[in-house]
Amino acid sequence: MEKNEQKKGWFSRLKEGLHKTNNWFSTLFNKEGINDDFYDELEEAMILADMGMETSERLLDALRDQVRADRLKERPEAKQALKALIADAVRVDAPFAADEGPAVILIVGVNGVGKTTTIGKIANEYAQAGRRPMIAAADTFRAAAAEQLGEWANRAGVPMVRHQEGADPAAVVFDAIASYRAKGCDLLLVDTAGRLHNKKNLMNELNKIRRVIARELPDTPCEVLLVLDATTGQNAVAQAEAFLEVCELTGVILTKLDGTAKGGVTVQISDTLHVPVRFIGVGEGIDDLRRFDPNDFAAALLDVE
Ligand SMILES: Nc1nc2c(ncn2[C@@H]2O[C@H](COP(=O)(O)OP(=O)(O)O)[C@@H](O)[C@H]2O)c(=O)[nH]1
Ligand SMILES: [Mg+2]
Repeated sequence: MEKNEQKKGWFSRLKEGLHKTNNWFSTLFNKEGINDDFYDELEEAMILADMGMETSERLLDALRDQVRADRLKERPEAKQALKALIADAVRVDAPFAADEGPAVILIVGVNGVGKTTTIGKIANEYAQAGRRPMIAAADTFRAAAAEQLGEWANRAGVPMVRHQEGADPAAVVFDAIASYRAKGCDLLLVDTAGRLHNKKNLMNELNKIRRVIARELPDTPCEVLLVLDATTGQNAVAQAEAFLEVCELTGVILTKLDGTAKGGVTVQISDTLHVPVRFIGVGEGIDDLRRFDPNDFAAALLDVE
């Protein structure tokens, strides 16, 4: 009962957040008849929602096939069919290491996408669940970054290791691991500076961090999660492609899905990059982080139950 209510609360919140995106779809699916106009309008709505050309066309083709095969006549039926197709497109079945036992989560992404905020939220979620997170402030590019992360660590009641501005990020991770061991922690969250304009430096920096983790915690799996700001639409897709060139990603986190008209970019990223979406950010508060659920997301995107 309580779980259902929680779920309902979160679902309506997501729907609310995606309101600007699902508006296109609501209007369209309320009209009559499945004809060429319908497909044209649907394609336009998908592009407007930032699902991208390739993903939109692939989904439309699949929908056409299904409408034909199942002899669907009404738009609400087509909407349900599209919902299932979208859920399939964003579903990647792979266990999340942090939920299986001790793990490292390395957070990457360009400046301003929400990395630091998301680390605070993740630390809080796991601490609330009885886990023992430790935070490494390995974005040493700006002093303000560690200050901000420190505030999140306090809020979540989680320890953090930081160095001076300009320090070697890999050295921060090294010290954080020593402290992680000493304190008996079981989840290491690493914040990084994402200066994508200097790919070579970024690659070296991330590789060095990875080497320290592999050497010091050889038996602990490492998730590398790319944080993307959903409000930037196609820019987020370009960032994802660029990061895939400099490091191995095991997943993505889409932030700022509250109140964006570009929520469809989530579908495009998952569909074209084949990496699982692990979390979504739906606000600036510590509780505004959600596990990504393909069915719920597809339903919220199209505004169906
Ligand atoms: N509305 C909204 N704002 C967010 C979300 N996540 C982060 N932000 C805001 O985005 C801004 C940049 O976040 P920050 O964590 O500093 O990004 P970083 O530079 O990648 O570490 C801050 O103002 C955050 O409050 C989210 O899910 N929704
Ligand atoms: Mg930051």
